[in-house]
Amino acid sequence: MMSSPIPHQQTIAAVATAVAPGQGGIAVIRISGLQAEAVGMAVVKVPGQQSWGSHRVIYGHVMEADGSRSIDEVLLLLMKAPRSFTGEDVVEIHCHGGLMAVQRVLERVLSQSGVRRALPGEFSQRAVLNGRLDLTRAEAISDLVAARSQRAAALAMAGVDGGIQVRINSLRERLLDQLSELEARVDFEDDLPPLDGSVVLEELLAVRNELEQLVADGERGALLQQGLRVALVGRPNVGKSSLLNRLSRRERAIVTELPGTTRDLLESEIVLEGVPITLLDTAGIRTTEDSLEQLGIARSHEALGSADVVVLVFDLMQGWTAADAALLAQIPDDVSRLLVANKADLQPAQANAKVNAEFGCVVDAIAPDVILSALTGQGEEELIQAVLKACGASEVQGLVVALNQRQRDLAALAAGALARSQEAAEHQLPWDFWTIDLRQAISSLGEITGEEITEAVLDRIFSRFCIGK
Ligand SMILES: Nc1nc2c(ncn2[C@@H]2O[C@H](COP(=O)(O)OP(=O)(O)OP(=O)(O)O)[C@@H](O)[C@H]2O)c(=O)[nH]1
Ligand SMILES: [Mg+2]
Repeated sequence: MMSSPIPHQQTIAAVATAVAPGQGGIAVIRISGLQAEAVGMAVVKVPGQQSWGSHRVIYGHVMEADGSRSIDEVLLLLMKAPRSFTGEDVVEIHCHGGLMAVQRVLERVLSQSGVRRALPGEFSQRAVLNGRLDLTRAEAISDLVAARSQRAAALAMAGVDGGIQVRINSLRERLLDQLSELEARVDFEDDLPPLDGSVVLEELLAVRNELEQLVADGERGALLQQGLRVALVGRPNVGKSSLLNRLSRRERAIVTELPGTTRDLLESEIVLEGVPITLLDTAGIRTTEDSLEQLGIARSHEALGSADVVVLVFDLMQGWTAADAALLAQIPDDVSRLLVANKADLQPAQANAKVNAEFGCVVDAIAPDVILSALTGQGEEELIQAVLKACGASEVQGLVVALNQRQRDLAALAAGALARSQEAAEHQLPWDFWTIDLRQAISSLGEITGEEITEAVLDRIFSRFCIGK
């Protein structure tokens, strides 16, 4: 592993907890580096006979620089190297939450000589550089903190537990075994028993298959991380806002019997079976002279094009109309869509039947994907399942680990290199031709685990973390 370009002699400090006015009973300021202990001792005044030692909690006050008065009452925790998160001396000052006290305490810490503000992800980066944390574990911690649903958190936790590191390392080991076999033949062909190329190839392909599976799983896992945008679209008054309210379990949007009630895009964050979803309520689409409503409708059109899934709602009482068909035609081909017939409570006889075309209009009858009532909740469960299926999220059951984008790109690179080794085999090229691609695959996997990684790449990875991590 390379050493970081950031001089490690420097002691760094940052608030490690979320900072918001009026939020949080306590906040933690983290200090790491050679000066950490001295800084802690300098800013915290400790009363009485408390013994100062590693992994002990000490009670005290952070005082104004001139010692005139106390800024906050705190607990101080010293963790001497290497038994700390970063592997360096670490001091945590637990002070009161909110905004003011934390900022003042941090200022006092930063005013000490040899201390500077930590860069984003710098604590984690030091932990990785000091061998306290695997790279994939550090990335998984970041995902865990960012998780917006239980399922995303559980998946991130698998990475925190080392699931990714173990899987990738074992694949890399298998490739290294094959590489040493091949290299031995390149150097000492005559002294060794002959090598069966087909056996080597089989192993390379087996590893390639596993990598491709990991990439596919990771793409599905990304759904859990990022969530999906689901737009409710339709003509005015069909019940889009009523549906949004029902799915969000609160009166988020205004509902009236007047067409054209919703004038603007409205977002609601919901979690369906562990998958975070941003629901978009849109203005009902129609031709109107009202300029305000026109602006809203323009946004509806945008949502229709940018959503991951479009739920096209229509009114079962009125049947499938030419206007509905026109809206359906506007959904881009690559966007999944669901046709939802609402107000089923008004017309129970028609449930499950094909919806007839509006009388006198030249539109084909259509079969809705879901028939529901936003009023009574009938058909809601069916809709939820259909939405999850349309976004491909119903397949996230059973995911064990999920590579992030960086890791997926590298795994795909490795799989591609292994595919080329297959070509070398088919053309019966000499062994050293096989080793070129094999080395490339091994190095990509090493970049996932941090085994083979450059300073610049490491800096890039950690700069995406937030400050205090
Ligand atoms: N009976 C019945 N009425 C419904 C149902 N869903 C919505 N409504 C009624 O239909 C009317 C319009 O509902 P909204 O949810 O405001 O419709 P919308 O599609 O958001 O309308 P715009 O915002 O104008 O585009 C209201 O009076 C609702 O109470 C339903 O499932 N059954
Ligand atoms: Mg509405």
